[in-house]
Amino acid sequence: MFNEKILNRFKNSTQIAVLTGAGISAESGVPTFRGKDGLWNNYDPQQLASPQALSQMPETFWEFYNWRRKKLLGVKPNLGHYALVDMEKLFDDFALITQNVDNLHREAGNTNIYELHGNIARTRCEDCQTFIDQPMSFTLDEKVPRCPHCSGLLRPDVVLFGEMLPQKAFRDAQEASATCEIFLSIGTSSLVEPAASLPYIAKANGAFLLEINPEKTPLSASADEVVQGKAGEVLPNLVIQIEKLK
Ligand code: BJW
Ligand code: ZN
Repeated sequence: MFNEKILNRFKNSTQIAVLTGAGISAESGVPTFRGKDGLWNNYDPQQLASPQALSQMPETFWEFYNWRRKKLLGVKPNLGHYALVDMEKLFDDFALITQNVDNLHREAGNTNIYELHGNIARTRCEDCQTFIDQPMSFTLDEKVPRCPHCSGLLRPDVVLFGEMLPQKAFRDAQEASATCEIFLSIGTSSLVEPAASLPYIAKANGAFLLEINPEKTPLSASADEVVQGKAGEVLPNLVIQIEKLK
C-alpha cells in the first residue's frame, strides 16, 4: 500500500499538514456532500448551504441542519480520526486542517486543528451576531430558531457558499501548507475553494503531496502519490508503518 518513496519521506520529515474532508467521517456514518448519498430530500447541499437558503427558505434550511445535528448526536470518531491523533504525536509540527464541521477530530483527540468551515455545534444570530451558549440539540424541536436577544434568525456557525472563511484559521492553514514537508489530502473532492488551493500552495513550496481517497479527484493528477482506499483502512496502516521507522 505504501512504497519506499512514501515511507522515506515520512522518516525524514518533521513538518506535516493534513487537509480532511467529509470522506474521513463517512465511516462514522456521516453523509458526504457530493456523490450518491449526497442528496437530502432531492436538494443539492450546495443549494442548502447558502445564505440565500437561510433567508428565503429558513424552514427548509433548518430542517436540513437539524437533520444533520440529530445525526451527529449519535456519531463517534472512527479509526481514520484516531490514526491522525497517533500521527500528531509522531511529528514536531503537525497541522490538521479540516473542512468538516462535525467536531470529530477534536473528539478523537487531535489538538492543533484549523476548522475552515466552522462548527455545526455552535449557533449564532444572523442579525446581532451573538453566540448562543446552548448545546446544539436546543434547536432540534424548532422549525425556525430565533435569537433570545433580538428575535433575529439563528444559524449554525458554519461557512456557507459565498461567505468568507474564518480569517485566522485560514491564514494559519495557508502558513502550515506553505511550510510543510508533506501535505496529505484525505477524503475531500477537492472542489471547494479556497480549501482546494491549499495542496497547490504546499506543492509550490516543495512539499510531497499524498492523496488518500477511494475515488480520483481533480487533485489526483498533481499528487506525488495517490493511495486509493478508505481513510479508516489506509490511515491506521500508514501510522503503523511510520511508527516502525521512527
Ligand atoms: C472518502 C471515503 C472514505 C468517501 N475515506 N474518502 C474559485 C473558483 C470557483 C469558485 C470559487 C472560487 N473561490 C470561491 C468560490 C466559490 C465557492 C466554491 O468553491 N465554489 C465551487 C464549489 C465552485 N467557495 C466559497 O463560496 C467559499 N467562500 C469564499 O471563497 O469566500 C470568498 C468569496 C466569496 C464570494 C466570491 C468569491 C470569493 C466558502 C465555501 C464554504 C463551503 N461550505 C460547505 C458547507 C459547510 C457547512 C455545512 O457543513 O453544511 O462546506 S459546502 C461543503 O463542501 C462543505 C464541505 O466542507 C465542502 C467540501 O466538501 P468535501 O469535504 O470535499 O466533501 P465531498 O462530499 O465533496 O467529498 C467527499 C470525498 O470523500 C469524495 O472525494 C469521496 O470519494 C471521498 N470519500 N468515502 C476517504 N471512507
Ligand atoms: Zn440576535
